[in-house]
Amino acid sequence: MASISERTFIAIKPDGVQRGLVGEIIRRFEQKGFKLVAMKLTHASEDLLREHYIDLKDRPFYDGLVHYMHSGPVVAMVWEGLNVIKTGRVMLGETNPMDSKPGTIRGDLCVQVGRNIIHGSDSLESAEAEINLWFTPEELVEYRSCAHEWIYE
Ligand code: DAT
Ligand code: MG
Repeated sequence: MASISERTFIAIKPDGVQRGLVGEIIRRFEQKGFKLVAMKLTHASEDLLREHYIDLKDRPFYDGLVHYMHSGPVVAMVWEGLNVIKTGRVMLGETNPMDSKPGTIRGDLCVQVGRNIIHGSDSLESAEAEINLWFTPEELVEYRSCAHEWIYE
C-alpha cells in the first residue's frame, strides 16, 4: 500500500560531490515536495560499499564500482514521501545516462554509466536494507514538515 511515510536511500556519488552538484540534486528532491529525514557527508569504507552493492558482486564492473564509490566523499540521504522510491528512480533517470531522458538527474547532469553521480533504492526491500546499512536509527530525524498540508490533501 502506498504510504506518505515511505522512505528511500539516495546517495550523491563522489563525482556528484566533486562536480558541485550536491545543491542541484537536493533542490530537485526538496522542490518536488519530499521530506529530508537524514543526511551526511561521508567517505564510506570499502566494506560498506561492497555490502551496499553486494547484489552486483559477480558483475565484471563490481570492483571498479566499489573503487569509484570509495574515491571520495558521498552525500548519503534519506528522503520520505508518497511513492518516493519509484518517483525517486524516475527523477534519477536510467542507470546509463545515455538512455536517460532530459529532465532527469542523470539525463541532465552526467554522461557515462560509470560516472552516473547518484544512487537511489529500487524497491521497498532495498530501501530498508540501505537505510539500515548507512544510518543508525538515531540519525533518522523525526519532525513535521510545515508544508505537509500543502503537499498532501
Ligand atoms: P542503478 O544505480 O541505476 O540502480 P544498478 O544497481 O544496476 O543501477 O548498478 C549500480 C551501479 O553500477 C550503476 O549506478 C552504475 C554501475 N553500473 C551498472 N551497470 C554498469 C555497466 N554495465 N558498466 C559499468 N558500470 C555499471
Ligand atoms: Mg541499483
